[in-house]
Amino acid sequence: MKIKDIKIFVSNPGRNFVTVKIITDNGVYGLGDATLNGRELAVVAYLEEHIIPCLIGKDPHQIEDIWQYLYKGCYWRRGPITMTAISGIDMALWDIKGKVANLPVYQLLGGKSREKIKVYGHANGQNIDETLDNLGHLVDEGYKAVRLQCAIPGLDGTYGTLDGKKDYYELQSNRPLPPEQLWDTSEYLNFIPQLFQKAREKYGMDIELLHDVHSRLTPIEAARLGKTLEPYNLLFLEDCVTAENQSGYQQVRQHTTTPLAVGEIFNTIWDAKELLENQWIDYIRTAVTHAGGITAMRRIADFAAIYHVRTAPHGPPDISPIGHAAHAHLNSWTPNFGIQEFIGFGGAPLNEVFKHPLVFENGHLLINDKPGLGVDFDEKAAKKYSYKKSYLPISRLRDGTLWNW
Ligand code: GCO
Ligand code: MG
Repeated sequence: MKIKDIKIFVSNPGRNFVTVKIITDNGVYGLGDATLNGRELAVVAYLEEHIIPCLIGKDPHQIEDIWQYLYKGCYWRRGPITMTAISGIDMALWDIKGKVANLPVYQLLGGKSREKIKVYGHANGQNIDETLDNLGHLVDEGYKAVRLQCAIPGLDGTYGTLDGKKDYYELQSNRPLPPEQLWDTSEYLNFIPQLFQKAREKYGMDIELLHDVHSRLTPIEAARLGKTLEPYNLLFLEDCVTAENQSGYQQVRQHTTTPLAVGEIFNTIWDAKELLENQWIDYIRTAVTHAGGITAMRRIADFAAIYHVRTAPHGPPDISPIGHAAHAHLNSWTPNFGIQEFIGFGGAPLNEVFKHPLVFENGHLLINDKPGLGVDFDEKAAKKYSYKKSYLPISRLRDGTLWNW
């Protein structure tokens, strides 16, 4: 069997997605997700200029060799563009292997460790009452775990709150430059505990609650937040500090028993090495789309298991249904799976372009037994929704200093 052609599709059925399609000489094809939010076309150029010409004629069953060829063989290891491109190719190869074997990908990984995949949704709001109302709606829909993000009074457009926009955090509308938001750490630190206190007063201790700091704090500030939130029993506190310097998490860890999660922007197992082997975190949030595909996620999960760390893959709307399906296969297998972030699949255009095998039921995702990843992609429909340049926002402190968004 040989790779005959590889096509890349860029579409915007609600937001931008980069889809990889590997076509083989016996007619079987595989699909992968290579979406890197805000930098989509850089990945497309990498795939088209530097990867596709090297893969034509190769045996698609050689997933491991192709992974090593693209990772070690380019000399310039790691990085979000390279690793997103590798991820898209890797997913499509696993899809092909599953289709040829007539087995869903989770079977190729070793079979199911669980029947259903626990997920957490997002409740956001402009104030505490609105956030808690939205939490109530998710509880009614069956969610057992919910991330709470709330606008900080006086700050214009805090992370995670929609602020009247229908497009998640960023407008999908050829906006020329990144939108800017204000940030103030002490106002945030004073406000967030009230949100969780009120959530527990209203909904009790049974619902699992989470919060994403989006790397806005220093280690000692994060330590203080973790400590203050202890009475509210979070499932985890996400991205409390940036992780280029992994030992920042050691400092947080020394001060709080609030479980810690990080990893959505990691590209490889190396980004998590010290965090895992020192047991500074509880959940590793690498994504199949950005950390090297199924081949790499499997290794990260196994490495994490040695250190009692569970997986909680990043599952935002800027990962396509192909990436979400790949997560579902991984999560079905991963013995040390924790929870999957999942906020549902947008509107009609998205479901018109991607036909996926996932069903949300009572706080969990269920996956069917279709061979491969189980997703189909409607190329004709995708053509109707063309790419729109869109940037994630940036943050500035009140004095104008650029901060982490
Ligand atoms: C999350 C994330 C996202 C990211 C987004 C960036 O926990 O889901 O932080 O919302 O901000 O995916 O592209
Ligand atoms: Mg996050």
